[in-house]
Amino acid sequence: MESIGRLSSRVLEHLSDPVVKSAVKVKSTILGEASSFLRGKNFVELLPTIVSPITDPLNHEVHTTRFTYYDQEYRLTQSMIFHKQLACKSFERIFIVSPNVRLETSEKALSGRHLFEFSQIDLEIRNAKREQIMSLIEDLIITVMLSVKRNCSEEMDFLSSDPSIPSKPFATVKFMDAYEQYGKDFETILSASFSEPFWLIDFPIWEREFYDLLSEDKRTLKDMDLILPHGFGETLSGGEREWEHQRILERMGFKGNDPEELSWYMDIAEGGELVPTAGCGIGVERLTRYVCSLDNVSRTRLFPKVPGQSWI
Ligand code: ASN
Repeated sequence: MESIGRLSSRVLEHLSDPVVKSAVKVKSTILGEASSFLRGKNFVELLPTIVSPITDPLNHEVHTTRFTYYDQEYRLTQSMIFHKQLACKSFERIFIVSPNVRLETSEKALSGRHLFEFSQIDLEIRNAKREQIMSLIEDLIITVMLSVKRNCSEEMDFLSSDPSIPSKPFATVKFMDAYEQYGKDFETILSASFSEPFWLIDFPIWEREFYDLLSEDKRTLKDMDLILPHGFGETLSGGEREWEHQRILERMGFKGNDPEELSWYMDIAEGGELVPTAGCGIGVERLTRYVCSLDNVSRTRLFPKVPGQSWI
């Protein structure tokens, strides 16, 4: 157990680290530019949902964030996916800078890419197709990177970071093609060999959560990840969504999800009230880490939550 004194001096050291301060400044520019880009495209910004009886079940094991309050069980938000789908009943286009708490297991601390509290620029559009989201995100990434070059030259010089501005359209790789060519570590291999961000699309049904739309081939999903080059790895996942009750039930059955855990969301689906949408979430810390050429996402936050470590 770390003593209070050691922890507080570590906090103070982190707060005055010039690398951290530069990265946080760049992140602030990324967030500001992304928000005005989306507002300029008629997106309505929502405030984040932090607690709810329902949240994303995720596709991997994390410790639980359940607590009870006046007989109602709540979870901390792991992603706002279901709230995004529902918000598209009110507005055609929405976005949120959404804090997510995912209590990852401690070995994730070594990845350089995980925090147990992080943020997504999370967006969703009613009646949209995957390709529309991909094109929008390509423009957003290019706009944001140009803005960082223009507005953060001092910080970028200090960090010796000069990522090239990608050109549109980004390359697209199909999940199974990559898997067959490079084996199970294909994402790491491809991320290290590319020099610009690229899309990984058409994940097989077992690789992702139940809410990504199953294609007509019944094997792959209408989804995508954005993979950063030079080994920085994944920074975005998204896709078109399931919105019909029976299909959702079948997909939950396939993944072993319990419909009871999503009670009122399932009631709304059963009433035929969900609308078709597509969207995605950009990992803010991962994007900032790439733009700033940093070894670890913990340097993109003043108060980083490193899996398995006591922090502030
Ligand atoms: N935000 C992601 C999406 O829109 C979901 C996630 O983070 N698990 O698909």
